[in-house]
Amino acid sequence: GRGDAPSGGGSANERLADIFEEMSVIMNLKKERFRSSAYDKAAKALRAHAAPILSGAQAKSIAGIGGGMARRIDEALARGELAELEALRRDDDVLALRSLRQVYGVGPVRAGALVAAGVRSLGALREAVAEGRVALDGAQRVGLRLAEELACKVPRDEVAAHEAALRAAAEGGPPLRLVVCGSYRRGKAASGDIDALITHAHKDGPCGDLLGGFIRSLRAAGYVTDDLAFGSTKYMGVCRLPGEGMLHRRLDVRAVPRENFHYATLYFTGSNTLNVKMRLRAIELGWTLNEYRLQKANGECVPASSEHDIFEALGMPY
Ligand code: DCP
Ligand code: MG
Ligand code: MN
Repeated sequence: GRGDAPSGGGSANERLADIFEEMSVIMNLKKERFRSSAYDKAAKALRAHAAPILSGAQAKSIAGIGGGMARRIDEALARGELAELEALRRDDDVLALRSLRQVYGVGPVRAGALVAAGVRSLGALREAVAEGRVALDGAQRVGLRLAEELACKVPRDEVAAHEAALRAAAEGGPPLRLVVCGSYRRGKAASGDIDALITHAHKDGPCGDLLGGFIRSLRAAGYVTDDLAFGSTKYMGVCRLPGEGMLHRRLDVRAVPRENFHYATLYFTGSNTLNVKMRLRAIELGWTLNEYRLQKANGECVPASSEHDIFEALGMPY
């Protein structure tokens, strides 16, 4: 199977990695790019390390772990926590940045500027927009209106209901093949959004208006409620299942030519880390892998009639 099971040195290293990952996210919020990436590297290295880490000194032998990280590892091993992380979790600026970053389309730079201007919460941002002090684009306005709902995870059985709704809306249009990818396809109990991939069921070649037509029927069914970004192959929007108490959810839909379908499925299922790993494996072979194809050094493309074929071509276990 293709779960996200950790492959490294067990739960002790995982705990250290979680701490560094949280530091990385916070440093990213604070626009500390270099620190953020250093913590991220350390977290990934710890997760991938087979033997349990028992001291900072031992960890220094791992690539990506330097003296500063080794000191933090000693503290985390001794206390189960980092004092600087505990302080950052309570830091007013970090809390403000966190709530503003919940808004779709508000990135680190914009959130930083808002906080600097004294806009420190969703409520304050709504007020500032209403009073004309802050201007948002259409997608950001949707994101702000629905911020609290969109921050909620989608339980697995609800994603299954979305899959059924998507299939039902496809009836009556051109015959299409649809698979819900992302964290749902990786077996996660809850997902951040719904990621659907579509292609023509019976013909190769460009998708034409396949995506446009599909989204129009989803809108006509009342399922798609708002658009965030709309291209010819990629759609981002908001949807909601009928029924009492259902929340608005983020919906991503991609359309690809049938000959690229399995490559797109692989990419859109992720995880992100697996995608990076597989692309690096391809590079080792002098090939290139992307969401459309696997291409050899001589330009020849490797056809895939399943996701499994791609793993096999790269010599990796499925
Ligand atoms: N993806 C990627 N690189 C990115 C963004 C996405 O490789 N920068 C791929 C891998 C992801 C998939 O697309 O698994 C779907 O993207 P999501 O952001 O929806 O991530 P997930 O579905 O994996 O997680 P979540 O439950 O948070 O939606
Ligand atoms: Mg997803
Ligand atoms: Mn997505």
